Amino acid sequence: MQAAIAYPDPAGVADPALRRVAEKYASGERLDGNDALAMFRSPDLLSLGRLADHANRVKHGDVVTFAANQHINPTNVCILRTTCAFCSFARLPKEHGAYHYTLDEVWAEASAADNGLTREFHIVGGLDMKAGLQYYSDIFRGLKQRYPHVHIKALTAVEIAHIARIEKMSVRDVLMSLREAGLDTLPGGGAEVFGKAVRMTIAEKKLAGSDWINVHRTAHELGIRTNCTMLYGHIESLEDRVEHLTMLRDLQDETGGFLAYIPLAYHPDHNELGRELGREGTATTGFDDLRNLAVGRLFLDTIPHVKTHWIMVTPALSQTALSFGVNDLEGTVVREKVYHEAGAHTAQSMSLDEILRLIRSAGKVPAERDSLYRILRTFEPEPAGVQVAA
Ligand code: V47
Repeated sequence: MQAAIAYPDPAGVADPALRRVAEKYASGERLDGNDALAMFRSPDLLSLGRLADHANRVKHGDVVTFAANQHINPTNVCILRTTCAFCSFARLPKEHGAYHYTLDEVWAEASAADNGLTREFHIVGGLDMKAGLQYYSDIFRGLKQRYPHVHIKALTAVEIAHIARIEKMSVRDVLMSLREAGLDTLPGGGAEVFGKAVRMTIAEKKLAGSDWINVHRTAHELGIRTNCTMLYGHIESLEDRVEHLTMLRDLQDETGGFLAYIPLAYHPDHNELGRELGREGTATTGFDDLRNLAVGRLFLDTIPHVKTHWIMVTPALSQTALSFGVNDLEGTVVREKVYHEAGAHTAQSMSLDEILRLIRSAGKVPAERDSLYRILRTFEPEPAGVQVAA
């Protein structure tokens, strides 16, 4: 496939710093941290997009995947409520709006999967002292009993470390025990920005960046695949972003265990950080959203998939991102809470028809995948020249 796709001509890149990156890319040399910085600094978004699109096409051709998934958040109670300044979802145990699902409430929420279409439960919550090993083991076992074919992607590294702490167990033992109960993969949340200074400001008490990496390393050693993320668009510098991405890339080089990278756009509503920065109502810009996805594709060259989260950046921007290095669209979701608490105005779910419409009208070939990115079914692309009506 690679031979058929011509490299973008570096001579056509107006920004000299980005032109050097393009030359390096075209020579097949691996991009380094300085190149990542040049990409983040460049105003030449279209040239960056062409490079990222090339890197994406070499790996995935015209195919864009999505998963029929459902997000379930069993609890929003979180001991980090007062110290994670960017989060709008968490509540203290007695605070207004706090909830902790009983098992029956989990089954009720999961019953959307009775439609037979759902293939993945994406389950994350807060650091709730009442949500330990037993609670999540019961949830996973019960879900697997009811929906044996549904993959369970659950618990961020931060939640895994929390369970290990409250149960006085090692991270490895927690992961093994949860896998026994039905856990299949880990989502990429909780990473935020690894740099110490930023983390001290936005998530003072959260698991340190190096510990987040260690939880994922342990999962990979056990054969549990995981995703990775970066929360951008708050107080981090471009150097912080590059440091973060370098730590992700180093682990991937070591283990190969990451499936996908998902940059997460910071939403400033209803959280302390947004108020402090005076940023309420001002989400990240489309320019920076596309740039983060494109840099992810080019710099994280050994992570196979780059996913756009339409809930955070809007379906329209996610569709545009399909020409900026992205090969995967966050799926049907069903009922999203974390970003809607933080001011996201997007819908809480997306129908299969809408996903197909977005992918097709971007000139791509839609394909439903499972959680390990194996293609389940491929859909017809849009016939050439035909525009889909709104
Ligand atoms: O870790 C919290 C982020 C993450 C806000 O692995 C916020 O497939 C923006 O990781 N503004 C959880 N972001 C979600 C997550 C995720 C999402 C989709 C797919 C996958 C996957 C993982 O949400 C948290 C944090 O980084 N978050 N608050 C906020 N105000």
